[in-house]
Amino acid sequence: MKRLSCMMLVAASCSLPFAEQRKQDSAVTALPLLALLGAVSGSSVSCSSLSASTPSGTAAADRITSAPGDAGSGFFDARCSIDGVRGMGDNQGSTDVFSLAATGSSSVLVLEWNGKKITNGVGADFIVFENSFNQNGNATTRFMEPVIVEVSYDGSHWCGFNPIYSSGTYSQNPANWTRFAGTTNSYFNQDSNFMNATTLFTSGSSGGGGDQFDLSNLVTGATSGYNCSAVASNSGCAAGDVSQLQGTSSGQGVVYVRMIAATACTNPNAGGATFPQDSGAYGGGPDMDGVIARNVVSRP
Ligand SMILES: [Ca+2]
Ligand SMILES: [Ca+2]
Ligand SMILES: [Ca+2]
Repeated sequence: MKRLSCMMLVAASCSLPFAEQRKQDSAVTALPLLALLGAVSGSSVSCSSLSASTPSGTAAADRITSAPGDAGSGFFDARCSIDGVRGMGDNQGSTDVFSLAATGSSSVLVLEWNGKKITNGVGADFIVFENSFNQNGNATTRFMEPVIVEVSYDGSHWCGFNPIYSSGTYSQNPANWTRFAGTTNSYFNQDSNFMNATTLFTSGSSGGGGDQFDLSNLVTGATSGYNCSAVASNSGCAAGDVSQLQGTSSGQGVVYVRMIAATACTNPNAGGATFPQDSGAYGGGPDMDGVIARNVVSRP
């Protein structure tokens, strides 16, 4: 989450990242802002009253496996991560989100698909939607809260995609953050910008946005998900695990998707420091809107 400076609030060129503003101001002006929130999102404030709608051939993660930071209400209601995706485009963050902590056990969220699993099809297999947005309309000064994404077939063995950040001090340019979630703006909105599966999985601003992950790109070893063992169990990722995750037989494929605030994890390219954070985040963590997959099939 992020607080806005007064300068940003009065700047005519600044599109209001509403969720972030509301977080800062909620203690003072909760009722008017809640009313406005409903108007902005076109939906109820309570995520428990919403349900996901996705294009034919896709499915949203609809079961919370683990959410230690779930407080059951507001931006700390984990149900906001399975109630559908409501992206707000380039200049505004979705408010339909579950906010993770930047560090510690509450920086972790694990989701799954009831009775289903993801298999490895052609191209990207699932999309993680956070609520990044451009500042002052500039795509290279984006407010991001990067997320390390890992997958598992058994809830014990986790494999990731080798996220890389090597720019030292914090960079607001998403080009410096590769294979993280939370770095690409969200365009798909099930209420106001619905689209078919092909469009949803199209890269760029004509598609659904969010950060796409292809199971073909899973990597083994220490760089797989950077072993955030301080905040989540991690037994590493062996070649056999990748084969399990990419397979289509019974017991194979992806059952769980785990998202961890990068700020909770050690960056191996930074001498033991954690991945850096935008100063505008004021200690908050990523805001998870939802995860949508294709190639979803039944599992036992
Ligand atoms: Ca694939
Ligand atoms: Ca965010
Ligand atoms: Ca949501």
